[in-house]
Amino acid sequence: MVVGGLGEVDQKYNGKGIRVGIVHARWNKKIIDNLVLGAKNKLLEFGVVERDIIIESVPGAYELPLATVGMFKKHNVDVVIPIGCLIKGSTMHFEYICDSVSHALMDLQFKIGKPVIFGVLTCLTEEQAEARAGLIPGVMHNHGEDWGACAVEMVVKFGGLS
Ligand code: DLZ
Repeated sequence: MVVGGLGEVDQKYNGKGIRVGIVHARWNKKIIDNLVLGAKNKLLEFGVVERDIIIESVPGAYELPLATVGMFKKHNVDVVIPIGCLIKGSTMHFEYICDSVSHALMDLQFKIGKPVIFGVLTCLTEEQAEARAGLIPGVMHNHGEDWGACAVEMVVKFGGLS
């Protein structure tokens, strides 16, 4: 099965001067750590300066929307990449958190007028999550890289609309 990434970028981006907040959940740490690393490496590759990448953590994915607001307020960033990994368990918890977090993050973009990248994996199994974090060699790329690239592109094209 082929799972697409962002594909070819449409132009060469220069992220110098862009300030990026990464706020990540601590649940499913091994997966999160690799997603954060992938996002950070891609930001650096796109020219974002290391001191302009601000990283904070929160307990779980449910905390990401409020923390995203906090990243904009505390750190004066141009874009936030909230990173979380939700894995389905045996109750409805997964459905409620996936639904509320994804809607809250989307809504924030319109309230704040700045891009918020959707860096939340919503997986049915741990194996699906590991694959999307690039932890199973040869299966999938690290989706964190896509989120880093997406952050720079969105700021260059649509940043600062507020
Ligand atoms: C409670 C919970 C559960 C069951 N699963 C996850 C998960 O897979 N990924 C994640 O990031 N967080 C999970 N959490 C924690 C909630 O997101 C949240 O931190 C707590 O309910 C406290 O608000």
